[in-house]
Amino acid sequence: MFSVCRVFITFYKQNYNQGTDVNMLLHLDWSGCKFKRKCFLSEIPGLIKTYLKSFYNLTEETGPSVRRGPSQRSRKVSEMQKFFGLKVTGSLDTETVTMMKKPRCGVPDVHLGRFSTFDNLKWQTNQLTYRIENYTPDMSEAEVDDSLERALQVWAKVSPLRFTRIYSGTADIMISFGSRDHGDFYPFDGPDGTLAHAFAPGANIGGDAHFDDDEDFSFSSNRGYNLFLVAAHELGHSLGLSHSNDPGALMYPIYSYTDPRTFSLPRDDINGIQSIYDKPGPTPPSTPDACDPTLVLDAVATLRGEKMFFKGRFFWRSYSQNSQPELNIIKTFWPEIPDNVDAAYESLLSDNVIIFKDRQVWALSGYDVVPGYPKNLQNLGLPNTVKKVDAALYDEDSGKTLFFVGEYYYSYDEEKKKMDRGFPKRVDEGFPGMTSKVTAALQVQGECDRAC
Ligand SMILES: [Ca+2]
Ligand SMILES: [Ca+2]
Ligand SMILES: [Ca+2]
Ligand SMILES: [Zn+2]
Ligand SMILES: [Zn+2]
Repeated sequence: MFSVCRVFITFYKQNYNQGTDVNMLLHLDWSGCKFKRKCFLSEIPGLIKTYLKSFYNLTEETGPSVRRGPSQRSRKVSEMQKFFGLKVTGSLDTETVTMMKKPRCGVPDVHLGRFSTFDNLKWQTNQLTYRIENYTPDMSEAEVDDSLERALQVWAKVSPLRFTRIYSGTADIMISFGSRDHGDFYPFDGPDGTLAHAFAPGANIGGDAHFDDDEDFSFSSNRGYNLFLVAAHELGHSLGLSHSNDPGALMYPIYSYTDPRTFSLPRDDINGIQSIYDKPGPTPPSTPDACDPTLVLDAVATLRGEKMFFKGRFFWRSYSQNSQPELNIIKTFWPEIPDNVDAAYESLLSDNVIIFKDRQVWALSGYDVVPGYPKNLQNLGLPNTVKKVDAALYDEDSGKTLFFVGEYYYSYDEEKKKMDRGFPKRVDEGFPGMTSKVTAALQVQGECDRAC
C-alpha cells in the first residue's frame, strides 16, 4: 500500500509541476493506505485547495486538463511563497506545506509588501463602538473583557480612534465566538488552522470580529492561543489593516506567542494604522470635558503655582483662575507614570509632585521622575493594609499632608517623613459634612476646588 502512496505523490508532483489539472486525483481512495498518517503529502490536496481558496482567492475548481503556462493554482502557490518570503517555485515543497499548516488568521493575504490596507476602507469616524456578543468557556468573562479592551487599546494608543463598549443593539465592531458554521459564509475549521477572522470597516458585518471557539483561548499564558494577541491582530483588520509580510508585525498572518504583559505594537503596524488614520492628536475628541460637572477627577495637585487635574490618560494644567485649562496626555510628560492615577499632591518641602497608583508612589521633579521611584506605599509609613490612596492633600497651614483611604485619613509629616500619631481618623470626624468618598482633593485658599 505504501507504494500506492508513493506512486500517487510522484504522479501528483509531476502533474502539479507541469501545471496539469490534478483535481481528478483528489478522488483517489486513500482508505487502504496504512501509512496515510505518516504520509503527509496525502493531506495536501484538501489542504492546499482550502488554503489557496481561503487566503489567495483561488477560484479555479475544474478546467481543461491541459493548459498553457502555469495553472492558476501554481500561480497562487507562487504568490503565497512570495508573501512568506519562501523560495518561489510554484510547486509544493515541504517548506511551503509546513507554512500552510501553521495556525493563522482567516483573512486572505491579498496584498504584497509591508503593512497593507484594504484599498482605503476606513471608518469615517474616530468614535467607534464595540459589543461583546458572547463568551468562550475557555476563560472567565472578566478575562475576555480585559483581553478585548486591551487589544483595542493597542490601536487607540497610536491613533485618534476611541472605543466605547455598548451592551445592547448593534455596535460598529460586533465581537463573537463561534465554531464551524457561525452565520457568515466563512465557516471555521475546527481546532488549529484558522483561529479567527475579521471584516474590513463597513456597514453590517464590516468591522466585526469572529473567534473560532474550537481553539483553546488563554488569558495570560501561552496555553492554546492567547486571546489578547489574536484579538489585537483581528481588530487591526476591523480598523482597515490587511496582512503584512513582515514576520515581526502584529498583522503577519501567522500566530506567534509573545508575552502580552510586555507587548508593544511593532513599528510596521504603527505605520500601517497611521497611514489610514492620523497620529493620536493632542486633544482627542473623546477627551473628558474639563467643565463637565459630572466629571469625577482621579487626582488634583498643584505644581509651582499651576494646578493639575488628572483624569484617565490625561491631565489639565491651569495657570490662573481665568484661563482655559490646557489638556495634556500624562505619558507625553512622564512615560513611566500609569494612566488613571489614584492621587497626587505637591510636596513643597521637596518641590516634587507625588503621584499614587495602587501600592506605588512616584515623585516628579518637573518633567523627570526622581531616581529611586516608584516606591512602595509602606515607605511613607502607611500600614501594609492600605492597598491604595484615594486622595492626597497638602495643608499649607499645618504643613501636614493628608492621605485619604476609604472612610479614613492619615496625617503625614513631610519633615520627619513619617505618619503622625493618632491616625487614621474617620473622614467625617475631621471634615464634618463630607460624607461621600473623597476622590480628589486640593486645598486652594482654604477650600476644595474643582477644575471649573
Ligand atoms: Ca459591523
Ligand atoms: Ca480553527
Ligand atoms: Ca474554545
Ligand atoms: Zn489577519
Ligand atoms: Zn465569521
